Amino acid sequence: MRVGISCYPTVGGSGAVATELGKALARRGHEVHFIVTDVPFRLGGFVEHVYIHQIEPITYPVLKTPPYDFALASLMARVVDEYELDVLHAHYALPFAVCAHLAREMAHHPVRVVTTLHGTDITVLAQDQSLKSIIKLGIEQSDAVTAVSRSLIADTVRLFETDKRIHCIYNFVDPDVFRPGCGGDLKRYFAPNGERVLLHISNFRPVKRIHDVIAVFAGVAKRMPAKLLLVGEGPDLGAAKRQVEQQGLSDRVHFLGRQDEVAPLFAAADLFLLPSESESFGLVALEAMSCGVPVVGSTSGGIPEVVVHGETGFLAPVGHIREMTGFACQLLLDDALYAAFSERGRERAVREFHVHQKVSEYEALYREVMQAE
Ligand code: GMT
Repeated sequence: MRVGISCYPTVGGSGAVATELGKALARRGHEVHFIVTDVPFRLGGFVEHVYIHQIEPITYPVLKTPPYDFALASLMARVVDEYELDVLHAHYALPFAVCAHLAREMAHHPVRVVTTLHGTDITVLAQDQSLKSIIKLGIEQSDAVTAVSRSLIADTVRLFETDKRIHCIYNFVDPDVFRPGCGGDLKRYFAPNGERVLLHISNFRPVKRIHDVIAVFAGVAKRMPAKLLLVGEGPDLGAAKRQVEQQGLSDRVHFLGRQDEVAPLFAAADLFLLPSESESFGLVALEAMSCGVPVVGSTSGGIPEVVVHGETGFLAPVGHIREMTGFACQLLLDDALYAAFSERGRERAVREFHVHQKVSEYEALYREVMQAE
């Protein structure tokens, strides 16, 4: 098949999923065309059968706001015609599904549009009345729509009042990359005296509740020697640094900034914290489990579809810091319980969310839309 993929190329779960999907499809012999504003961060080096098409900078001075979305739609149409693409796969309804819809109208070669909903386009942008109708158009004009969790399907149907069929294709992980022990000696570097290592990775947006991450860690650090690794950057980074200082935790919290290769960091951790207020899936929770690291987090959105409460982690309602702290301590102080959670998390990641399985599900969906009248 010849597949075009558009996604946000910057650090984030949706870009990671779209890029890993493209790489996996290319490894299976499909021709994959990334149609993007920038080279996706997870692409790494040259990959056979992968082509990159970047939109050119728009500098025309009369235009106050450069029409990037229209440029992207035109580029998609050009690539569809030149390479005779079978499918355009948009990761996010806005702008990519809408651009793909326009591209299909412009192109001469027949192409199918598949859209994957990742979360923020639904849970955040749907609140904006000026965008709601265009997101709905992107969803309803797609030949097929997928969402990364059942919870996100329910949110989409409720918020957009749509009867469009939405397939659930969960996010995935490569268990050969995200595997226990892939961190080498990194754990000793962060915790030279055998401290417990807690980890959080995100884009530090308010929905991630970094304040809760630090509060849970502060509670754990009162009961045992512990370190906290905070990976990523975003609007709440400054507030997080201030909170760490005010609570006298500076010597125990490492801010590691943006990191492109996170597997070794997961493998260096004992526990992953994800207390989000809104989370359609929580790819980081899956990556932690794949490395044998249990998760303590919130019951928000799709997290309970990834982390099984009482088996691969513990979940509490959003903002229940004391409960989360208790769960974290329970896991970290009971070696047998910890080993069982770690093993079951790894098993679940491999069995339910393996990259091979999910790429096959996308391939089957592409075939289905290509055969449809
Ligand atoms: O979490 C974010 O703010 C980033 C966002 C993205 O665009 O990568 O993540 C969303 O998509 C990921 C991949 O499907 C999911 O794992 C995240 O749960 C989802 N984030 C939210 O729903 C807040």
